[in-house]
Amino acid sequence: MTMITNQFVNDWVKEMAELTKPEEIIWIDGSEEQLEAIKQDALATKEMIELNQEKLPGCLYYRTKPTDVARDEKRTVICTRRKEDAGPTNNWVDPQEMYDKMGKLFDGSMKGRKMYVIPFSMGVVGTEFSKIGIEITDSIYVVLSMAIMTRVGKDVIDALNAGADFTKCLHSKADINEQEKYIAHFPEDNTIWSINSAYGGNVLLGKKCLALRIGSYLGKQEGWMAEHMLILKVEKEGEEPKYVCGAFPSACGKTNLAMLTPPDYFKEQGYKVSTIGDDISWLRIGEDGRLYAVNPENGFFGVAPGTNMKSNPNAMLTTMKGTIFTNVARNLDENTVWWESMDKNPPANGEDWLGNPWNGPEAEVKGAHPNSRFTAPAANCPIIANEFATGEGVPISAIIFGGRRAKAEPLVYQAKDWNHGVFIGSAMASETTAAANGQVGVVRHDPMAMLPFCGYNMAEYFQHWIDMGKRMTNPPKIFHVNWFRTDENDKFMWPGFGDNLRAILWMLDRCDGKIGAESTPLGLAPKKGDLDVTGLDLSDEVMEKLFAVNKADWEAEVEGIQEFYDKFDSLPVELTDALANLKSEIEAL
Ligand code: OXD
Ligand code: MN
Repeated sequence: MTMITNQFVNDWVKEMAELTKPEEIIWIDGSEEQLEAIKQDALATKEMIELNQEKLPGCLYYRTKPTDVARDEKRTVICTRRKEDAGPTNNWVDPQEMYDKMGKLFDGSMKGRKMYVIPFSMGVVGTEFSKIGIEITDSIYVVLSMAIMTRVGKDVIDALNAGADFTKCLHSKADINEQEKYIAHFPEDNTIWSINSAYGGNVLLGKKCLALRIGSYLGKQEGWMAEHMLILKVEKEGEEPKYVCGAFPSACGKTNLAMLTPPDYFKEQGYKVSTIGDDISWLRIGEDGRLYAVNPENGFFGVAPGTNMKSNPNAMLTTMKGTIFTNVARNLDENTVWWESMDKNPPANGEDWLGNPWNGPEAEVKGAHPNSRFTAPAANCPIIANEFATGEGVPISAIIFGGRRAKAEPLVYQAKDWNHGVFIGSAMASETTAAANGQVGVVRHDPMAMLPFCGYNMAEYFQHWIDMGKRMTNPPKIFHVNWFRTDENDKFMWPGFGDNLRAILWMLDRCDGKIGAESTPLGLAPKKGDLDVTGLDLSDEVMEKLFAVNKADWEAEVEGIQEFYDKFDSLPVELTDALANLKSEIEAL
């Protein structure tokens, strides 16, 4: 039995239990026996389904309500005493008003249910990066998912008993009433309250809520950064490993890039890629003036559709054991799972994500929801880097910003310096995806891929980026990429996936000062021949189109950036100057 001796923790749990009124309180110690017993509960109530234990050992299937399948940005709020501290890009509610409103919803919300108390750490306990949270929930899905996605166990409890500060996270699925769904953050109280959802992004409170929204706020106070970034390790035999971070909006290929398989041509030259993280980076400045990153998570909450043995074999292999699949289709003959483009054999005797009978080969509707997910332990990943487990920061050579853009944005270019890179990040735009409720495919500004995840005023966030740059003697170089540019027939021009390594190697050569670059209105582009496209069937004409900077497109871009900037009362002068500069460069084209 877990003993929490930290009185502050016990008082808070008692207070939350008095509010939510569960029939029983269970402390999660992370032991296998305890998680197994809880899983059996979920199977008995059919909250979850056990999949084929020979083919998918330890794997479970879970379905959310059809109205609860993605993050809900409209119902996600930042509650600071002053509205301007949340800024123009966040939904703001006064903290007391929100506590009162949600307090009424939480009142008795766990009646007749068990309350689980999950002490967890983001980051490896004992490292300077680690932040402790405690999530209270009435959902077994949350308990089992948190046990995959975060570090749960005795060392977290020991840290709490030694007096560690913690983020207070309260979740209740209540009755999943979407009219009363709220995901509320109280950065000034280090508190998160989420009610009436069971979708991972809204309820696994260590992830988006703590590691990004509260994390970014803490990072601003404490002089570090919480970012929506993957971390990739690139090695060439006989050379020092290099580390790269990449910020891309949700469902734009971070997991695929983080787990990429080098094309044979590069493997033969001794290149190797390993994964450190696929979604979140916490970054601190080291004594040597470089920027160091960790992945604070312990698992992957990846988008299933589109993942297959060609696009991402490492992700496929990661999900073969100990994984929870949510809202994918089921193969009833084999008791396994299926999703669009997993393979060419959709099950004829299947069930779609809604639980309806589904005949894959003849089906007119999708089997899996476009935002269906796998929740898989990072340790399963065949190419997980050893630095992942130690939780020590890795020195970052390059930061990549990227979006999903059919037009305008070239394949790759480099920022002229750190502040110009901050401008490029602040001006980023991308097509919306199924990861959040709302229309898909609409271009919107999503600075640093943090629009839905920044826990405070984004103008101050940009300033924080600029200030971090000033504190580094050897900052990472900053780049922008677009894997998604299409031709006049709406076909992608760049092969993507493993071939994205080609752009990364160009970046690393730039970081090492091995090659020059060409000045363009946007920044520094590869000189002809420097981006190695050996073995790709790309004509000169396509290469030109991939890198073209079109005047009319960029006049519209500049206008769009200006419109976005106009939302803010004031922005760092470094950014407004960079925009003015871009505008005159485009005019001169
Ligand atoms: C995610 C997201 O789940 O960004 O990572 O929505
Ligand atoms: Mn994400």
